[in-house]
Amino acid sequence: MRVSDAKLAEVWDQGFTVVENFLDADTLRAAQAALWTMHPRPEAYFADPDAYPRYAKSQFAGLDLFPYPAWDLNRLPVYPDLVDAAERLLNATDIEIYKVELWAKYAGAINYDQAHHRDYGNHTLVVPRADGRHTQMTTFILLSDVTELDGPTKLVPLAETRDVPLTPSQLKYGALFDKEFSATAPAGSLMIYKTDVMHRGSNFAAPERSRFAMLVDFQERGWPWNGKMSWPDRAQRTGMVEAIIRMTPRERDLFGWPPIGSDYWDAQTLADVALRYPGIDLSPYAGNV
Ligand SMILES: O=C(O)CCC(=O)C(=O)O
Repeated sequence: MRVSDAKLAEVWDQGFTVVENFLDADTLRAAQAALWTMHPRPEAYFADPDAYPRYAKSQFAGLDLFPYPAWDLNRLPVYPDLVDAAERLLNATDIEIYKVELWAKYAGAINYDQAHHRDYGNHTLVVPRADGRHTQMTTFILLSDVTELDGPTKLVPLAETRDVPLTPSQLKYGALFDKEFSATAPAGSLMIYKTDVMHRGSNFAAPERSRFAMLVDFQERGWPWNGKMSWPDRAQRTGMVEAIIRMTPRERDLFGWPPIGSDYWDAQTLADVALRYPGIDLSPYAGNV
């Protein structure tokens, strides 16, 4: 679903928005099916939580970085309406994906409650600009229904935090809890927020609940003090070769792949990159070679 201008305006005005039923049904269903190649189905987990000690190690233990072993997950970060929303929010086409995480949480594995914080702390070396230049757009794509029982993200509208200095990026536990909004929404919904917004993870409010989400973050290219992940560092991970082969030139570009017309491309690189990515269509890059 195309994110409306009104929803994008909400991101600027209050710092966040929730777009219900953002993913089309087929993409959502395929991504949900692919989840179980990486994480136990909730029925399996809750039948024997001790069999899955991984999830008890920390709040972040169920988090995996891009790429994933399934194209049905790897294609979510480049979902056309997501890229369109990023271009329109950031008012730029020279943008990149700077972080992708897939996060599985299971009730009872650990307490997922957090204090309010702003995400810029590990998304930039400095702080967000108040005028919105080079804003970072952070998102959650919900892959399971999130009700009040399912540990929804809690966010505080910017109007409530205008007087809260950017540093420290985290507040004392309990602060602003009376001002927060719960990002509850059905599976397939999209939450967009900015890195200057106070928000927090919350704990499950009932047993045998679970929450699955993919977090995809975009920024305008060219400010090296902003960012989080290095895609070349992930290039040999399972799923990356297939993902690169299946992406369009525009989608690859979001991961820093040399664009059409780049002087990276010559007869040698076309031949050797084809060997590294068997079956890739490099013809769009061959234009001026
Ligand atoms: O999982 C969530 O809902 C939010 C988590 C979060 O804000 C964080 O870990 O920085």
